Order: sequence, then C-alpha cells, then structure tokens
Amino acid sequence: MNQKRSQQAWEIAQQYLPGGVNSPVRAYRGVGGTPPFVAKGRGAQIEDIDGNIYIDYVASWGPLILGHAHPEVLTAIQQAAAQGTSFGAPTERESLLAKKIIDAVPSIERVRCVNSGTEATMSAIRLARGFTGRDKIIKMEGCYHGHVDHLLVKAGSGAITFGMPDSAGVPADFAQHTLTAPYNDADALEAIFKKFPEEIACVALEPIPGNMGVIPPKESYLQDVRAITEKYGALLLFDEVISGFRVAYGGAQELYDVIPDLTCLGKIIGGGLPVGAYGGKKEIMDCIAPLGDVYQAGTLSGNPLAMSAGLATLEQLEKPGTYQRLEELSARLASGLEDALKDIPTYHARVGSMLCTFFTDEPVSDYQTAKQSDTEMFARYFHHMQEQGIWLAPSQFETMFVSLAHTEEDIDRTVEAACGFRM
Ligand code: KE4
Repeated sequence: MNQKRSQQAWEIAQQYLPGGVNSPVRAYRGVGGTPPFVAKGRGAQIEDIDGNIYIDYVASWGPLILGHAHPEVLTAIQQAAAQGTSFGAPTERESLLAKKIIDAVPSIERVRCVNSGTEATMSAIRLARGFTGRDKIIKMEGCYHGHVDHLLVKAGSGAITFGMPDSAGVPADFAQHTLTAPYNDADALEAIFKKFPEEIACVALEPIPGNMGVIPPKESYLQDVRAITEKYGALLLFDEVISGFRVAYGGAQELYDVIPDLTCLGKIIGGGLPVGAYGGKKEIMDCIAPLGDVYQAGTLSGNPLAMSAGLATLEQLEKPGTYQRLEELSARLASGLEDALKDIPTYHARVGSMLCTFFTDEPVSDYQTAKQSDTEMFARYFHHMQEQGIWLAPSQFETMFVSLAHTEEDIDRTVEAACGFRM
C-alpha cells in the first residue's frame, strides 16, 4: 500500500502536535505503523492522501451513523453557516434538538448541550454530587467516560491501549472519591455500597461498554444495577455517548428497558460536529445554573452548526426501518467475520451496529477478560485488513461501527478480506 504522502505528513505532524495527533488513539501506537492521513470521506468510504480507498468501520469513533458527508447533513451545516457560526445567545435550533432528544430518550425530561462527551460526563457527575450532596462515585473498570480527572481511573479506550488506565497528572486526592467495580458484576457493586451506604452520589457506566471492545450486559445486570442504586439512594448515570441513538433510537435504555436518572450523549447527536449533552429528570436538571446552584457553562454550547448537523442526523434516524437496516447489515457482518476467523482464537461480540472481534478464545465479559486478548495478533489482523482496504479502529479495545451507508457488497468485501487473514 502506497503511503508516501502520509509518511511525509506524519513527519510534519510530529513536529507540531504531541505524538503527531490531536487524540492519542489516532497515533497507531496500539498497532504500529504510520497512520494514513485522510483526504476525504463519502458514505461508507474514506480516501487517504495517497489515494488509497477504504471501507470505514470507525465512523469517526461513532458519530457517522449515516456515513461520511451525508447530503442532508452537509446542507444543514451549509445553510446554518450562511446565517453565522456562533452567537453565544439562544437560538431556536437548540430547542428543536433538545425536544428531539427528550422525545427519543426515556430518561430525559430536560437536556443541556455541551461540546464533547467528556464535558457531558464531567458535568453530569458534578450534578449528581450537587443533587445528592454526596461525594463518592462508582465507575466500572474499563469503561471510558472521557478524560476528566476523576474518571481517568481504570479507564478504557486509549487508556487501556497504552496501558495507562490511571493517567499521570491526576493527584491522588482528585481520584480518592472514585471507586471502581468490575462491569457485569452486580454483587461486587453492592459490596461497595455496603461499605459506603450513604456516600455514593452515582454509579456511572456505559450500559454497553464500547471502550474495552464491545461487552454486552449480562442478563439482568443493568436491572440489578438500577435496583441497587435505588436501594441506596444513589443516582444511576448511563454514559450513552456511544450507544445513544446507536443501538436504538432511544439508546441502550430503550433496548434494555432500564431507565437511569441521568444520561450522557455525544457523537451521533452532533452528526460529526463537536457536541455532547447530558439530561435527566426535571427535578435533577433544575439544579443546573442558572436555575440551581450546580454551575456549568460553555462558549460554544448549543452551537448552531452542531445543532443543525445533529437535527439533520436524527431526522434521518427517526425514519421507519432505520434500525432494522442497521441490524441486517451488522448481523451479516458478524456472522461473516465469525466464519472467516473460525480457525483463529477469536471471541465475537455485538450489540446492534456495535461489534468487536477479541483475539482470545475465552469469553469476554469485563475488563479483566478483555485484557487477555492477544493485542499482537490484533495488530497483525489490523494491518492485514488495512492492506485489503478495510479501515478499523487501531486498537483491540474499541468498537467496529456499521453505518446506514454500508452496503451488502461492503460487508461481503470485508468478510472476504478477513478470510485471507492467517495467524
Ligand atoms: P469525547 O470527549 O471524546 O467527545 O467523549 C468522551 C467519551 C465519553 N463516553 C464514551 C462512552 C466515549 O466512548 C467517549 C469517547 N470515545 C472515544 C473512543 N472510544 C473517542 C475517541 C478518542 O478518544 O479519540
């Protein structure tokens, strides 16, 4: 694969940006090699600056459920931009997107937009602490909620990839109120509550973790977590930055019929532009400034371009048949990959259009079992697929996303590429 121009661009980038990137996982440290520099994307395809074309399963880490450069999204952005890019004042589009989110997500009666998933989870945790008057929080090992100090504790995504689940630069007393439990283990969660029965403000988790690979919740796990938080007066926070509008129009909480107190969103609701959001019951959200005494603010929060891109995206997703189509394509891909890799120690996980192939022959149900994966073999698989024109996340501990722009031909080509992989 010709990477001449990407290699030149990579040399330049490393002179100006730490590690050559604006976000660590893009640097290919988990798989080695030079990251291709992207020229453009269209539909399910990405083209790099050397003219190599790939079928894309990263989807900008989740937002592009419609595919790249969807015409309705582009038009919405162009029309919004023609009116001005930011005002720092209320606009009607903010209310329109808020209403769509409230109508879609069962737990949300009021919602506040911010500019990233990190801002959403940081703000929601502060709100949970302000509402309950309690300081401690519980997160699940391997879940990733963005790079806010007190959540970089046994975190997933890039933190696992680089073996640094507890970041440098976070003073011990910043993280002292953050307790962790294994995902998919309700007994371990309750054991923490028994030690601190009246001190836990909230339990925060990805209902379907996508940052230690994809790990489906065990039967009744989410229902058990909900019951435990209610028993001890703690709030339940679903981080649906990935799963929101991804696995169902109402997210994982609709799919599993478990209603949290607070929900964090991002990615898809911005249609590829910077966005995050947190929402929940009116009683809780009314504690946020200017109504209440929990402060949170943002210069570009509710930005007209991001609101327009988000609205255009959700308008496509609310159409009948959307999630059935995603399910058809994703099931076709999952069964094809399982068959293609049947002679290689692999464990396949999927929820809707979130997939992961773990290079281990042991079942994966949490952080500890995910970490048993053979990351060297994943790296070889990654480069094999890249050579075949398949664009995967450069880490074993991420998610493979199917979009509405993928076709059966794309899926079959991907499966054919996987058939050629040898240990
Ligand atoms: P951002 O601050 O990156 O917009 O969102 C943080 C975040 C919060 N919650 C969940 C469940 C997330 O997955 C994320 C961010 N996801 C990673 C990839 N798994 C973003 C990619 C990156 O860090 O470059």
